[in-house]
Amino acid sequence: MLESREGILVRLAAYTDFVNFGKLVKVKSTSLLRWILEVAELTEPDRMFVVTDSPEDLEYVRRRAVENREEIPVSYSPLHTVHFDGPRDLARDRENTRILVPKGTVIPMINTKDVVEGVGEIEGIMKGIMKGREMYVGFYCYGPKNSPFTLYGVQVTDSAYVIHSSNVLYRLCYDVFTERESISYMRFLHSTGERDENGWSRNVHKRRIYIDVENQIVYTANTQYAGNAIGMKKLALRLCIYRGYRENWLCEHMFIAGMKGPGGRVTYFTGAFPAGCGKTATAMMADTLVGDDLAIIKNIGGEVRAVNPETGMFGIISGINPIDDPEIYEILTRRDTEVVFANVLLTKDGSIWWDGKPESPRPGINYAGSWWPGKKDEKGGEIPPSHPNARFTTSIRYLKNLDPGIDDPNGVPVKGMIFGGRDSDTWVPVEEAFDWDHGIVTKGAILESERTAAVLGEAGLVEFNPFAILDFLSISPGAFIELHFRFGEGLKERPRIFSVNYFLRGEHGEYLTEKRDKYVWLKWMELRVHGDLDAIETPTGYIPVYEDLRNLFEKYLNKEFKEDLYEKLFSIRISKLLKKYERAWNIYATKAPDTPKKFYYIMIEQKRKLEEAESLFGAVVSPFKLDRR
Ligand code: SPV
Ligand code: MN
Repeated sequence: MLESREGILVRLAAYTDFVNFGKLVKVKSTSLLRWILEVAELTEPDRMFVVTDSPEDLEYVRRRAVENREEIPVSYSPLHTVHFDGPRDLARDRENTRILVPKGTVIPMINTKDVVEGVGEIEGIMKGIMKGREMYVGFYCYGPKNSPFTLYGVQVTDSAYVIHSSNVLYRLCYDVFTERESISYMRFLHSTGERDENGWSRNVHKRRIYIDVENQIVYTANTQYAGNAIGMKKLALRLCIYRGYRENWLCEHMFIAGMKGPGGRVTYFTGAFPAGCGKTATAMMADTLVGDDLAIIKNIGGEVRAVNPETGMFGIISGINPIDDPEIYEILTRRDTEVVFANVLLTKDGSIWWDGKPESPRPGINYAGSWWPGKKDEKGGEIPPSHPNARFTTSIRYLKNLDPGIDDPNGVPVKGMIFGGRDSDTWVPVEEAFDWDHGIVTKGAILESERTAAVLGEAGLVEFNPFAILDFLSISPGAFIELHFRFGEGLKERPRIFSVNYFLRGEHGEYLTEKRDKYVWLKWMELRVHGDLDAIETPTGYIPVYEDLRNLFEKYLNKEFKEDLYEKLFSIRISKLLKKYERAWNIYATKAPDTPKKFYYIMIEQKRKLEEAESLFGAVVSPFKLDRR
């Protein structure tokens, strides 16, 4: 028989002082209190701190992060701190991140583990793991308050850094848990594990991230890197995708942003890009920003609407400089903003340095300990002062272009979806798909991207990354495609789908476009959505007419857009496109048996169009030759 609420509270009292016990008593869900007790009895913390929405509690967490040496204060601002993960814990751990499934279940292309074995193993790792530590319990909303989109989450951790980051990145929702008895919520249990003399997780060889989608619970041990440890970030994304699949809505690795058009209208787009391919940069450059990393997208009365489950950014800091990124640079260098830096250089005088700062780096400490110019690792490689995956955590509410709809419980209407990867020689800078299904297949499902220097391994290697979400899928890519077809069927008006490519290179390896050119592609998409501009039909979709781009470049960037550059950028590389689609076909055909037939029909038709064009025009065709207007 299940223990009564009173019995549970009596046992929880062993871990709490009077004040924190009082906070737990107000939590209405007995099943949640039972889980917190189970976790405490497993991990054996010394004491428990319950984080409510009060300023004192938030301040306490900030203070504890510093006292625990998880964050180091800087000299110039009381609200900026630095966190270090250690040299072996700087990124998401693909190998040890597993979706827990019933024995014998296979999810194509997804790393899984038998649920009984996985839970047994992780409970073994977590037995007594919080001895001598304080346990923190935080309550969050994954979306705006009082919204049909919003999911709820409870984070239990022994890391004040994880709770501090969550407090910046998500809406605090302790109040909801004190009001509602019946509430469906995700559970995240994290422990840094034993720490070494630097404060880093010592047992990274026992780093585990196990995701039980059926029970909506995630276990993380022996890591501090936020992408592994912060439940509400990419761990919730896997749970969200799983629920969305069952309930016919989308949980995406996408920004949400608005572009202004004639008559003061604002048109919203979502955009999926792999890490390091311009997602945050696009969202920041747009006229208004709703979110930079995640989107929950639903069909509300036939209309597509989206909310950002987050209220903060966990962004890559490398390359952020005062010229290209003036706004975020200012937020990161002001004294009155709250910022947690991770894996940057903390100089001896208490300043922060990352590559992008105008001055040279001075000695200090970084992700690998003391740092000085020229410092080498054991293998003789030079240690960079700031790691390529160094990050900043801050609130999006500091942004000047924050959209007024950020907290709208009904989200913003989505009129276009954008897919982009790092592609040096195939995709044109911007192209609209023929329709929803064609876009889902030929822009989203086949997305691939060249590896960046931020990822270990051969730079430039082309990686398959459907919808820019492969790392975060808890269902097979084939099922994810089927979900998008299904979602499209119920809509009155389907969003237009676009591809973009910011990384086309010329014969000498030089980039053919500039960072700010993105703005023109966005403006073109905005006008297309409303049927305000004509376009040229290619075998793979619709591309801009030269004169329209020339006008947009002049109007918005005060730049002359030459005809020969247009021709270079928008030539259709037919043979390369055929190879691109063939690569994706082979992956789905050999690895994802549950891929819907419709995917193959659309791919066959795409191939036919390209082959026909190849026989007419050869390997590459100029946009001027295709212009039949
Ligand atoms: C990404 O890699 O897509 C991120 C950072 O946004 S992480 O939280 O590590 O996933
Ligand atoms: Mn991301």
